[in-house]
Amino acid sequence: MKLLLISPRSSDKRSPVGFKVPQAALQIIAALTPENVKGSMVDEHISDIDFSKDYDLVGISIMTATAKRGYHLAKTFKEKGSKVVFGGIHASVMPGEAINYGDAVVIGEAESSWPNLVEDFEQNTIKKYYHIKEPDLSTAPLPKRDSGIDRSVLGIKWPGFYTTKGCPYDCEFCSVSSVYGRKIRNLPIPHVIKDIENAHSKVFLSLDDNVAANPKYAKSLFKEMAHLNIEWGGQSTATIAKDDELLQLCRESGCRGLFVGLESVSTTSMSRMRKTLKSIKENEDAIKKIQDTGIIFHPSFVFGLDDDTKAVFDDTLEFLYRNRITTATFNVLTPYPGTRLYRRLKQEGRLISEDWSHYNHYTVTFRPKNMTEKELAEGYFYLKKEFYSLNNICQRITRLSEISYPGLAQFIYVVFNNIAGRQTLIDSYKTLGMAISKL
Ligand code: B12
Repeated sequence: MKLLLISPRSSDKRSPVGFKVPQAALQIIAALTPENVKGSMVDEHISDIDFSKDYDLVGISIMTATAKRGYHLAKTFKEKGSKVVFGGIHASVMPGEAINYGDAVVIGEAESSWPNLVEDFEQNTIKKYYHIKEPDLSTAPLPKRDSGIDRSVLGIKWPGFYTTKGCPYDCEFCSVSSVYGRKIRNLPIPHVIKDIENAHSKVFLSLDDNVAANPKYAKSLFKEMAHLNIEWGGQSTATIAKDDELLQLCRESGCRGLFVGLESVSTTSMSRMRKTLKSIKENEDAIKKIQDTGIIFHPSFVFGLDDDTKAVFDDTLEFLYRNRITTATFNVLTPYPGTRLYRRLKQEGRLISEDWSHYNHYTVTFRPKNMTEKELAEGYFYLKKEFYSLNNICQRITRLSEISYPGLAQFIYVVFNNIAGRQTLIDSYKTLGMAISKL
C-alpha cells in the first residue's frame, strides 16, 4: 500500500518569506502508520506535490484557510483512483462538509483512530467517520522526524515540538477547546526531550497553545530542556510573568520569544474575553518583565470585536510604540466554524461570507458592530502599513539594544520577522488586487 500525507498551502502561491515550520501532524500520522506501508509526505508550504505518482491512500490535513485547496487536491487524487481521508481542525469541526470531498474523516486527534483506519482500508471496510475523543498521550508515538519535510530557513532548521493538548479557556473566537477538550493533557517529559533530540536542531518552535498552561509540568519540563542547549519560541499567555520562577526557568530552557494573544488594547474587550490580565497596566508590566528576562514579546491582536470603534487602530499603534514592541501579528476577527463566535454572528445575521478562502485574517467576513466593513478593512491595512513601514522597521532594528535583547539569534529573528510581517502585507495586497506601489 502506498500512502501520501499532505498539508495543503493556503494561498495560490508559496510566499518566499515566512515561517516554514513543517506540519507536525503529518509526522505523527507517519509514526502511527504500520511499518509495511510505504509512506511519503508533502507540506505544500515547503515543497510541491508530484502528481505523476499514484497512491492508494491520501491523507489531507486541513485548516479553514487550506480547506478549499485540500478539497481541490482530493478531487485530483480521487480521479486518479486514490481513497482520500481528511483530518485536522477544519475537518474536525466540519466533518459533514469534508466527507463530500473524501472517503473518510478523522475527527480530532489521530493517535487512536489512525491505526484502525489503516486496518479498515486494507480490509476494504473503511468507515466515513473516525472519532476517539482526547486520546491518552502517555502512549503517543514519537513523531517521525526523518520524514523529509524539515527544511531550513536562511540556513536554520526550525522544527516544531509539542508537549500539551487541550485548553481550559473557552474564548468565543477559538475552536481549540471544543476539538481538543478543556482538560490539559501533557506528554511525558522524557518523550518530549527524546523528540527534541531526534530533530537534531538548535532552534525550535513550540506548537503548544500555551507552553505554561500547567505551570508545575512546565517548570519540570523547562529544567530538563535547559540541558539541551537549544533556542526556541512559543505561545503563552501574559500571565506567565506573574510567576518569577516559571519565567526564569522558561528563559533558561532556551526560550527567546513568546507569541501572546493579547487580542485587544480595550479593557472592555479584555474582560469580555475573560483574559486573566484585565488592565492595560497589568499587561504593560507583564510585557516589561518578559522583555527584561531576555524574551521577545510578540503580541497578536484581533480587530472588529463588538467593542471596537475606529479609534482602536491608533490606540493599538500607540500601545505598540509605548511598549517598544519589535514584532506583532494583526488579524481581522475571523469567525471560524466550530466557534461560539461563528454561531452567534450567524444567528445575528452578520456573517457575510462562508467562502473559506476568505478566512485569511485580512478579509472582513462579517458585519462589525461599531464600524462599517470598509472602515474595519481600511483601519486594519492602515495599522499594518504603519507598523511594517520600511522606516519603522529600520528604527526598531537600530534600537534593538535598548530593550536589552542579547544574542544573535534574537537579532536575526527580529529582522526576519519584520521582513516576514511586511511580506504578509504585500501578499495580502496582491491577493486582493491592491496596488503594491501604495505600500
Ligand atoms: C503551531 C500552530 C501554527 C504554526 C504552524 C506550524 C506548523 N506548520 O505546524 C504557525 C505559527 C505557522 C501557524 C500558522 C497559522 N495558524 Co495556527 N496553530 C498552531 C497550533 C497552536 C498548533 C497546531 C499543531 O501543530 N499542533 C500539534 C499537532 C500535532 O496537532 P494537530 O495539528 O492538531 O494534529 C492532530 C489532529 O488535528 C489530527 N490531524 C491533523 N491533520 C490530520 C490529517 C489527517 C489525514 C488525519 C487522519 C488526522 C489529522 O491528528 C493530529 C495528531 O493527533 C493550532 C492550535 C491547536 N491547538 O491546534 C493553531 C491553529 C491550527 N492555527 C490557526 C490559524 C488560524 C493559523 C493561521 C491562519 C494564522 C494566520 N493569521 O496566519 C496560520 C495559517 C498557516 C497555514 N498553514 O497556512 C487556527 C486554525 C483555525 C481553523 N479553523 O482553521 C488554530 C486552531 C488556532 C486557533 N486558536 O484557532 N499555526
